Amino acid sequence: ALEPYDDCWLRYGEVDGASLPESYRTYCANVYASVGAPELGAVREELRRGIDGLLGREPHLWQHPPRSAEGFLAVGTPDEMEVVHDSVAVDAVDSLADGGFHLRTTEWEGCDVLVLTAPTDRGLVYGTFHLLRHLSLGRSVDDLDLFEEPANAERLVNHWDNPFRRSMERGYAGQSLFDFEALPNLDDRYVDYARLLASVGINGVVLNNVNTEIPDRESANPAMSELAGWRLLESRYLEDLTGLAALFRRYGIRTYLSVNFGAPEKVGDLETSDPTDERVERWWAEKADEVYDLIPDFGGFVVKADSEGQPGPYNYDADHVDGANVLARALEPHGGRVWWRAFVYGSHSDRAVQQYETFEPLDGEFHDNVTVQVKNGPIDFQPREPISPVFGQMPDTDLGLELQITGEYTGQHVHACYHVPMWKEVLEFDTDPEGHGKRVKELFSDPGTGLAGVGGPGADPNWTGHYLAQANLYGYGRLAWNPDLDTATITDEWVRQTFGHDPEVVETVTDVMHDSWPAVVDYTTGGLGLMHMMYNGEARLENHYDPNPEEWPGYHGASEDGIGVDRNARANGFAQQYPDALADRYDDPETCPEELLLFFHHLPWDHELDDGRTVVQTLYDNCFAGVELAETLRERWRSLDGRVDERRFRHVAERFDEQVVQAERWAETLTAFFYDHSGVPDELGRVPRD
Ligand code: GCW
Repeated sequence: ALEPYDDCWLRYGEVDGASLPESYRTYCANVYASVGAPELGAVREELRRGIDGLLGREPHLWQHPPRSAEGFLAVGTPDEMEVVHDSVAVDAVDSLADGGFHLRTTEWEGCDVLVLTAPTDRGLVYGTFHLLRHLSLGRSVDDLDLFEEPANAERLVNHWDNPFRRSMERGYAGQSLFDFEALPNLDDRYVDYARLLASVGINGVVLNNVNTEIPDRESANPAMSELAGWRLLESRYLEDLTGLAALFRRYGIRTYLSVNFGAPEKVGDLETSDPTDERVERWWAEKADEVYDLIPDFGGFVVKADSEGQPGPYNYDADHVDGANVLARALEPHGGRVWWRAFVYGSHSDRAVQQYETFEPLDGEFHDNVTVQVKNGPIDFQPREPISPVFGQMPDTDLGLELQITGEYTGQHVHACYHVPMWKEVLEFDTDPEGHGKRVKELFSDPGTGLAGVGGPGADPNWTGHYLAQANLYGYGRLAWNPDLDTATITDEWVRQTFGHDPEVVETVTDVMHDSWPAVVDYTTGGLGLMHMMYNGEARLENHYDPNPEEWPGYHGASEDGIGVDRNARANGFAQQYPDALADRYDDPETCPEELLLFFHHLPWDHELDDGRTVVQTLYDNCFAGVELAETLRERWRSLDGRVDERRFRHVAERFDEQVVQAERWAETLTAFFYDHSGVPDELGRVPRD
């Protein structure tokens, strides 16, 4: 039998009996919810489960207003339900963005009524989860009058699941959640996955890896192509996806696929995939028709083209605009979108410069239903990177911000690393301080723009490998919905729903979460903007976990005279890709933020920083500080023995034991490496001399 899997933050543990507000019972013991739309089935099930968990008793579900009750919860759109229509400002509700909802306590015909309403059924789903979160957090429902709507229209999770291998690229939680071979049969767990996503406001799920072909391996062994993700576009597999898509639809989530740019040749029988060829144009249009016949609310295609061995328009002397637009024209009649990834590199010795150089000149040329999906930094999900200069500089293009939920370079879910503080830095960043002044989070208000989180939940009973990594999925969804939320709020919500309200537990787990990213940054980078000192493995897909600073000298630029990479006016001009105010700030080592200093500058080992310490001494100090912080995290967690259930306590305690060992290894490797190149001993004698 399968091990039971975790409920994550949807535990609906009874709110501490004594403090359970009486009004919860008044309003929630009776539920009058409309029926009909598939989403309403999901709403009723969730209310039954959630209210049962919270109040210790299932609510009565009514098909008409329960006038004899003291109070009730009414759930429906204003058009469908008289009580809702009578109790709210209908115009205000109707003007909410798709997904938005309104919660209000009022009186109706002598009854206390809590109204949950929305302009769309999908909004009722989000509203349901919001209400249950509100109750789980013990917040008052008296005088509730709240309007919520998503700040970003698109809020996707991108799976990097390899359908026919059941594996996950950069997934650290076991096999893929999805058993594609077993489709159209659906595992019950898919429903619980959809619930988790909907509960934090996700509205799209990309089922498969952007690496839809298996570079090298497919060409060496054609049998491998049987296992390649591009096959999902074959009719036999598409048909199998309809049930899964319908399951997600109940939760307001649209299904997307990653597709291969060479599909006209691979899936079809054309001899070219040239985007300017009419037959190719027709092939994509027919494929799109087929997909929408099966999945009418299909979200669209995600494409990794001309990147890391995946084919693209360059194979046909065409460019990214030609490539994205041919797909966009095919999807347009159906309301679908192309998410075209900007993760391209290879034509420069320093990959940082390529993205902006490639995409910025194409601003304004993409079709209306193309979203250019850009990773937060110019390199690749490093523990810390500057913001990609693309953000804020392509005003006439719909952009998507790609964040990595999974911890590819941040300890791969052996180490605890909470990404929310990092994402907040990204979202709050002012992309043009002396110009338009827009922060990253303000760039996604148009339809078709939004966030794409590279997922990683898998079939492990706890979904994410490291139990605490659940918070990254939670936080990603919450920020995609509302990027103004601050880290402390998100953490507090997550901790209380996951571990309950014991103040000591809340405080300790919160501290652990908040210090986890700084610890990882310090021991894996030295904290001055270095990055990618990870081992890369034999095969492309291996590692990014162990320290190996010797492997790619280009990333850190260590030499006898100093360390860091000149990405500035003296060298490749990367800093100059930013608007002037930022370019000036980054270009001068005196004004460049210390945490990015060596990203932009190659500096002598004995270059002095603001506090008088040298670069090399600071690197030593930060590496060891990271280890100490990891030890502190472990101690804090250990203090929860007996306060958190044994299973979760042990699991996290063991991960911290391993994290401390690995942190020490990182610090030893990096500091020895800095010493080897600099010949400068550590003032505190912690780094062995030859
Ligand atoms: O950094 C690389 C990852 C690859 C990934 C690629 C990408 C899906 O190491 O595993 O491939 O980024 O984002 O396309």
